[in-house]
Amino acid sequence: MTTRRNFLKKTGILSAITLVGIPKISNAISIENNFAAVKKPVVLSTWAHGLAANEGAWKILSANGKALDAVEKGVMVTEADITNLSVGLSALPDRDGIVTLDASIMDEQGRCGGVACLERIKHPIAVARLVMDKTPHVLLVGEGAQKFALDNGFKLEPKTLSPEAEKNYKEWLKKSEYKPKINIENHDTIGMIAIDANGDLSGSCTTSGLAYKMHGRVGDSPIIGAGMYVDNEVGAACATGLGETVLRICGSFLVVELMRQGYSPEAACKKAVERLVKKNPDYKNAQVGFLALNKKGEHGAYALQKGFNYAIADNSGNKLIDAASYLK
Ligand code: SD4
Repeated sequence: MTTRRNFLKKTGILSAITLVGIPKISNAISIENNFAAVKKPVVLSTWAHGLAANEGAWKILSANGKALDAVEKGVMVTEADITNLSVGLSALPDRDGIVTLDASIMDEQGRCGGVACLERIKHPIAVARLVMDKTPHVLLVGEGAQKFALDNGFKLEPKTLSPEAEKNYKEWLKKSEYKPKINIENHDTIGMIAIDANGDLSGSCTTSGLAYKMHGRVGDSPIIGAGMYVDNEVGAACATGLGETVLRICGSFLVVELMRQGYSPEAACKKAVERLVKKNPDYKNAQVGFLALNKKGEHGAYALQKGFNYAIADNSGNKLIDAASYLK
């Protein structure tokens, strides 16, 4: 067998290296070239509300800021949008008429934080960030998460539903039927992933979860590896749609691991959707979309059903792209 050392010996390269030492200059050039090939900064986020969120993130990324700050501030735009029925406190409530929020964040060092079933706090993503920055934990839920937020200066917002959410909830109460609709008002989580000028990746995800869910239900969004995942050596991914189906396959982690195996971001998302189809016999009644970004700044997405779109912002602008889907 020709070992690398034998090969170098045979070709005389080894003695040349021994004589002149490791060729540092050409090595440095190739690293520099790889670095230059990375497309950055880039920020991606789910659905059309991602356009405004990307604007928020871009302010930070275009000023050489960190991806972590960009993905936090970016999705805060959506959380504060009082017309949004699926993110933040203006969103549709659970079956008991209570808005409960889920969020998660992860940075390039693999640090992460999340909150689940959080009530009456305007910016769950900022609380998730504080869980990451200030506690030895990854996930705080319910009353404990709210107490942590209040202890850290967050304000308790009123219990009342937004006028639009209240109208929808009253209508829903007439039948009280628990049937998540595909792609419409109860499937619009914002997930955001970004690579900064330094080449570092981060991700965030924030949602009110499924409309009219059971009180206490937690979806994929605050669960690291399900709703969002980042590995700075490989890439980042996030998910939107019926969280139960994503939880069953650790969806975002799976997408990142598939990119590690060499799949492009879109191919990785497609494979993950195919896995989800296999593991969820009732898949035709759900919608799921995955969004991915690799270390080179390449991106891709794939959904279960038609209708999933995402926003991408880079040096050339901010635009909406329709994702391909498993069901045509
Ligand atoms: C959940 N994945 O709680 C969230 C809902 C969602 O787009 O993504 N909507 O299951």
